[in-house]
Amino acid sequence: LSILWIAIVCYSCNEAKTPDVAEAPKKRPNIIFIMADDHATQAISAYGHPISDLAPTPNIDRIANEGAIFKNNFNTNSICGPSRAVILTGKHSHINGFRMNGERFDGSQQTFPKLLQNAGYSTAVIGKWHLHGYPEGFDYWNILLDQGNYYNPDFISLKDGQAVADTTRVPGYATDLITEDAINFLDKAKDANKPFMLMLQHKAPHRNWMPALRHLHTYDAVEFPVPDTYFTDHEGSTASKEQSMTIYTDMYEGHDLKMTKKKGSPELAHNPWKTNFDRMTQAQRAEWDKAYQPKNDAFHEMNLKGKDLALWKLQRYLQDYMATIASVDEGVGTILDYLEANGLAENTIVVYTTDQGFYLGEKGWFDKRFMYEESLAMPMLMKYPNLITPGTEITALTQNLDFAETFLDMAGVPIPEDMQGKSMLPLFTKDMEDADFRDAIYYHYYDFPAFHMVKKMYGVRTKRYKLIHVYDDIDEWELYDLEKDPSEVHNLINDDDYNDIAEKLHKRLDALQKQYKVTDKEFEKVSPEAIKRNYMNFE
Ligand code: SGN
Ligand code: CA
Repeated sequence: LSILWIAIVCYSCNEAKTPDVAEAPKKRPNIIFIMADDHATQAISAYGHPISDLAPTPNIDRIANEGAIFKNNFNTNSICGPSRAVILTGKHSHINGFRMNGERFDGSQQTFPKLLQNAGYSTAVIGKWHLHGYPEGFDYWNILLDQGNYYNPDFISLKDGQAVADTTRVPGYATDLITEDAINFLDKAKDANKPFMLMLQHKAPHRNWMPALRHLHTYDAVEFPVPDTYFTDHEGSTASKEQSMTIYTDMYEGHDLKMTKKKGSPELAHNPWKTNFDRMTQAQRAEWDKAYQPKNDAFHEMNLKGKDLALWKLQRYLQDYMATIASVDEGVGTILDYLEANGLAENTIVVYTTDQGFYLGEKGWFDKRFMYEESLAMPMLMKYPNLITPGTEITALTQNLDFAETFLDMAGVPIPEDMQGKSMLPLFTKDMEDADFRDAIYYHYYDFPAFHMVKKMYGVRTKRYKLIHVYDDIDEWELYDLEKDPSEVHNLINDDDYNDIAEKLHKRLDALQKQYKVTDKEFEKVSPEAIKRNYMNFE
């Protein structure tokens, strides 16, 4: 092999006539794509939000400090499976066929991991998959069963070419197990004679926000800021009024908030899906109860009602949510340290993102699905010392639709013409105006009726404005001026001062639908049987 290598180097020296080290063929980069589940930008300190000021993420921030932070990165359909399908294919949901959770991803279609694998990359996916079929295009995979559990989760993996569901639970905490398996993969991949692409996909911080035992007290003493809109009346938006993702009315007191029935007892309040807690070992459960029971007893003592109770619930939610992120952040640190210690940091692209944004009490909510900012925005941090200047800030409108194209481009693999996004590479290499990259993004959410009852909607967002059409069992338009109203509480659709803007946005929306090949079929009403099937699906 080394003789061959010398021959290739000498051949290129001859070609270039004057040998120049700087012009030697560049090694193709490795790619580590770290994706959390439901990690809001408000909860990453690199984004500088008051919540994350109190619960910083120093390791995730390292990626931004040593590389780039994307300030206007969005998804196309704010829900788990669909976002993952868009990332794999570089195509909108109506083209890749996976519109809502509960559908099945057609794994035979073109994806960026397959293209990288064909180009000689070693490919792997570890952690949450949630596309209901087995991964295709990966040399190694080890995925959580369905949504996965925080404690002692079940994994499915490929052994001797066969998918094997582990019948025994893997003991440990999901975030740590996923990080450990990623390190095992890197240990093997680093010595192989080919570049690698690893998708490291955490379950955390997905509902029901169960922290690791070492983080059961991490944020006990922290009082998180209450959003101005925590008690809003949702004036101007029927869809906002009719959702069921409000912290103080829709969270389950046992399952989500870990509240107990009464003082002095560890017995959980409303907890419809018992398995999350039942699968802990006795020792884990004892440590858990030892931490939560005094906090719950103190809560019962206070006898809170009404708004005070709603405010208490927000604190418990955020303390748990941020505590699950603490383990994710530690895992990111482990990966970055490993790359440095093994001489891989220079030539490895590291990405940190999540499948969609999330509500941390804004408008009173948890979950996502809406086209409003908290749910539409996706954190995106990327480091690649060979190319990206530390401290780069990207303000262009980018989307998860662009990830596949970007990775292919960075790996020097041609981007197929039928992919619908754009490589983000020119944003690093050229002095490009944001508007020359993209002036508007397209969004479409379909999963209704389903969990949280967020209605179907599609729309367009430019740097400053957003136009949304809520449809199916309703026909309502919403228009927001993000500069004047960043919280999106003033629907301007009937404001005459905005007529011209609304008209322009309508035109832009029509053009985007044409560009992305959206047909009338997308807006058809779903049959009652299909609705029932979807609604019964526990995702
Ligand atoms: C579960 C959650 C929902 C969540 C969906 C989809 N309930 O059903 O709150 O909206 O997943 O989330 S849970 O209490 O059972 O976890 S997604 O991220 O997978 O799309
Ligand atoms: Ca998700």
